[in-house]
Amino acid sequence: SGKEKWPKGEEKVWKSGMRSLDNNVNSITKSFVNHVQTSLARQPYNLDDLGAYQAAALSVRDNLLVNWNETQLQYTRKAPKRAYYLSLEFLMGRTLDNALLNLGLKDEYKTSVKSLGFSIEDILDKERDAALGNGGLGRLAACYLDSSASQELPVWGYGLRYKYGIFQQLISPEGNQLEAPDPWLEHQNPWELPRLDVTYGVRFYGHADRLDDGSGRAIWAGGQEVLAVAYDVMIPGYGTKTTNNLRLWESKSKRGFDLNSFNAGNYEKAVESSNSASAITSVLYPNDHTLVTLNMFGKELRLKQQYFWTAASLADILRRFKNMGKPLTELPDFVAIQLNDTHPTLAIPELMRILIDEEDLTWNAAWKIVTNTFFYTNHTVLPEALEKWAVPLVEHVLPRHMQIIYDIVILIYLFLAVEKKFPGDRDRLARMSLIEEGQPKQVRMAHLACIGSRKVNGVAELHSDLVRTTILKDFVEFEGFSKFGNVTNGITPRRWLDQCNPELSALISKTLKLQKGIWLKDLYKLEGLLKFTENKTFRREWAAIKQRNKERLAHHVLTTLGLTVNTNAMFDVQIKRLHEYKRQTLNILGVIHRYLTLKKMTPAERKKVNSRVVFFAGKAAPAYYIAKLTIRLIVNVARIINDDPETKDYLTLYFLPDYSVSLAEILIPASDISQHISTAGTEASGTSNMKFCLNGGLLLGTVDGANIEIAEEVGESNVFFFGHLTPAVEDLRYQHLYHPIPIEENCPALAHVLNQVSAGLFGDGGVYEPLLNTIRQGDYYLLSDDFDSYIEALAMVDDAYRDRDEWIKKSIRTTAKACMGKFSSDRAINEYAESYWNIEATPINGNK
Ligand code: B1H
Repeated sequence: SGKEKWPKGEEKVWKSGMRSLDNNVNSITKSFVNHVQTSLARQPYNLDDLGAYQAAALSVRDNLLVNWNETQLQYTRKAPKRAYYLSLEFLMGRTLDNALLNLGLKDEYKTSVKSLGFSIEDILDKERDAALGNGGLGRLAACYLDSSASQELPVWGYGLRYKYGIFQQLISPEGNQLEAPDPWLEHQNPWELPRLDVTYGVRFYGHADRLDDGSGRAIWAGGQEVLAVAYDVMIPGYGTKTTNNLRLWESKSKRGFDLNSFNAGNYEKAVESSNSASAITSVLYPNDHTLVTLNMFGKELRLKQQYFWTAASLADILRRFKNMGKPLTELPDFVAIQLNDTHPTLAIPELMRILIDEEDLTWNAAWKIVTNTFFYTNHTVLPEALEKWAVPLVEHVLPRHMQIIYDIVILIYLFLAVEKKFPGDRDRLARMSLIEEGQPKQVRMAHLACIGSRKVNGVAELHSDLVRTTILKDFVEFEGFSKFGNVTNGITPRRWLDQCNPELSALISKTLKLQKGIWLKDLYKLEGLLKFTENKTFRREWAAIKQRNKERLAHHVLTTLGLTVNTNAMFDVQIKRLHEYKRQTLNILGVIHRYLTLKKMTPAERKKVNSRVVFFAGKAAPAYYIAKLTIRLIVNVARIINDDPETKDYLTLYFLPDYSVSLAEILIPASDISQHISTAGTEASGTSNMKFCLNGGLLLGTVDGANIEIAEEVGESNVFFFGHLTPAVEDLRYQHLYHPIPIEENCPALAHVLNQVSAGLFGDGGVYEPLLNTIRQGDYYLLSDDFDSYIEALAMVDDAYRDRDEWIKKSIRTTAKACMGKFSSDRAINEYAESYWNIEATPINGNK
């Protein structure tokens, strides 16, 4: 509205000084040069690409800030219901290119920096990834922020400002993964805005004393108090003025250093508390699904991270809400809080604590507010990834929260609802309890998240079914089916098509006769490509772009690893975190099988074989021994077969170190076929599968996660499926355990491969025994059951690839159909907005 009185001075004087957004090449150049002179204090004659990146980033940031300010002002004035996405991970990747795309200033900047003697590509390449996440879960959060802003939805993200992101992966000469720190903040970070005035105190330890006035309140005092400081990251929407906020918290000591120790000359002790405070946000936990490997110290720090972040975020959300002057009972009408997995579940007892102890609400009134405010997304059903916290640890670190959790147990489970609905069903009570019996007792975070939320969802149809029928089955029976839904994941087509594959994007615009501004916001439009499948020129252009993307990848491998890649071969890609359930081991054993087969052939027979280059990339959790052995095997197999003159024209293999968002942006557009081969029922969704399809890459996969829904869209003839289905998995595991068949009988082909590895074909076989034994004994992930059908599927891929023209048609169909809208994160975020959060688009008026 802007009708309010201008607070200070004269409006027109203010306005005359405001940054104009008439972004033309001249004004961009001016702003770039200004930043070189003043912000960077550098000279034109020695400005390098890094300096040019910084100047460009600062000048783009000015644009973002103007929009960001306007967006926040209008949100405050219009006071719509807002959603908050609480995620311990945001895997953002690089920002500059995305900001230019979303602001629509790419061409202008390109021209401007060119006139100053720089190339935009070189400048973009200087940016470090913001890698504050492990994998899919963190990248999903980043895609959802992009889509929220693009859909003009009032959504903020809340996370932690880790000083070190996911570790850098190095590969030793023996093939071992080594970890190095990721000091991503080493150079100044132009994309964040320190808000040193936005701070909250967060308490740990101390003691909680219940008041005996019958109010249920308690006083929590003593212990350690740490300060949370806000850093804001601007999130621009594509083609909108909306620029949302991602608020990341940094921890620091509340009181600086301890004066008593300092005065006594004990400087080390004086800064001890300051060090322990800043330790909380110092590093991202790199464990992915493998929580069990943490030691006691590691567990306590992780718990402190989780509480620090949820407490600061909630305090901030409540302060903003209270500024509206509404009673707390209306909180659910103005605030929806999305819990990205169970990591922020402490927000539930924390909001109870605030409402009861600080705001004087009754237990029932508080519970009603809480259970209408939170929403919980589950991202995995793997038992080892379900978070549990030891009761003594929670009691020690968060004594008041432990009391509240026990109150929930007693009030909800025993006296109120569960016991009433299922009288005397003690087994059910034990299964459903928030507390798991044992030494020590543990808090089950998924149960707490479920019971404290308005709605619960999984991330693909199959996964959501599994949530409802396995880990939360009792809760579905207790609370009703309608609380448990599905929102299939999505990806942003801006980064994962236009940015990473500009040539394909341009071809699509040209072919559809649509500006990309239209179809990048309505991906269903890609269906219009289908009719061009029969157009020869179009197919030729399509194939040429794929080829150039393969050459771009080959160039990257050459410049980073010094290795030459055969770009005439089929590119076969598996890129994801290393984990037994994702079965990279199946892939590498399949490669060995192919190698052994090639070795047995005559030269003439080999000539008929489809040439294949296999790419792997991915990190293993530092303490995940078996996953690290898989990397070692891949690297050593590569070493042997890439050097074998008899076979190397037909089969080569690369492990690309230090997988990242930026590396994915090079790998994905270059893929002919990619592998998504988890044991059925284990991969909740997967999101790279969607990215490959969008770039015309075909899938080889199991009937798992979002592969199923992708195949529903593209048609099964365009996806290569293999392996046992989810319902068979339990029985097969049971068989392996109680009626084991020797692997030589169950799968002779695989047994032969394993024996060759043991025999030392790829160096000291003994090294790999622990890895091979996971298959020989127990075979929990069913490699021996799926190996034969996997090899068959690979052969089908070869056959299909031989008919190159038909393959290109499949590739076009995959882009046109698989990603028609359904797998855009725009679709996904709109589902959350409508069916979960109940929030609406809030367009930001102004000059855009
Ligand atoms: C996913 C995780 C995860 N599921 C624990 N669960 C973590 C669990 O550090 N931790 O403690 C970190 C991450 N990540 C992934 O989420 C699923 O495996 C994918 O299938 C899914 O596509 C992705 C996004 O929903």
